[in-house]
Amino acid sequence: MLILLVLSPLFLGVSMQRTTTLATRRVLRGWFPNACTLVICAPPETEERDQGLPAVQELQGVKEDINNSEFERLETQIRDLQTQLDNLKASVIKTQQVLLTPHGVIVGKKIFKTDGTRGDYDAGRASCSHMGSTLAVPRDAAENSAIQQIVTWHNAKALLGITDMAEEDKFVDLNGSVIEYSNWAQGEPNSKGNEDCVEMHPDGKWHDRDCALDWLIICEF
Ligand SMILES: [Ca+2]
Ligand SMILES: [Ca+2]
Repeated sequence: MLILLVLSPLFLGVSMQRTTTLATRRVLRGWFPNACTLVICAPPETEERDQGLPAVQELQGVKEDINNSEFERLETQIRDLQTQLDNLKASVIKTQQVLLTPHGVIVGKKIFKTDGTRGDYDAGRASCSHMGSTLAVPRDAAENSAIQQIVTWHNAKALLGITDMAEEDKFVDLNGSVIEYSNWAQGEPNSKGNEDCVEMHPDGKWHDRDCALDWLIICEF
C-alpha cells in the first residue's frame, strides 16, 4: 500500500504528459501489473485525442497561413522577374536594331543581315548557323524588298534559304516546308543542268542556280 502511495504521483504525472508514449505505459504496466487501477486514472486514449484536436487544427491553420503567405511572396517575385525579362528582351531587340544599322534591314519582327561573307550553299548555311541564324528566306513582298536592299548595296547576287534538292521543282525552305511566296524571274526556275539553289539578283528577282556557286550570304534573325 505504501509503495502504491509513493508511486501514485509518478503514474499521475506520467499520465498527464501528452508526450508520454503508449509504449512507455505498456512498459510501466509490465513492471507493476497491479498498477493498472492507477493508470486507469489517466484520461482514456480517446479522450486524450479529443482534447488534442483543437491544438492540431490551430497548428494546421498557422501552417496554411504560412503557406499562403509564402505562395503570395513567390507570386510577387515571379511577376517581378517576368517584368524584368520583358524589359531585357526589349533592350536586346533594341540593341540588335542599333547594331545592325546600317548593315541590316528590319522588316516586321525579322532582321536580315550580312557581314559580307561569301560562299556556296553549304558554307552559307554554316555561316548563318554560326551566328545563331539561318539563310534568308523572304516570306512576302516586304521581306523580299528588304533583302533586295542589301543585295543592291553590295551590288551582288545573294543566296536564299530555298532549294529543290529533295524533289525537282518542289522548292522548300530549310525546314522542308513548301514555300508559299516566290518572285521568280521570267523563265525561272528552269533547272538548267543541276540547279537546285536559289539566288536573288539586284532587281529582287529569283533564279535557280547550281548550289556550288559563290554568293553573298544574307542571314535572317
Ligand atoms: Ca532543280
Ligand atoms: Ca535557272
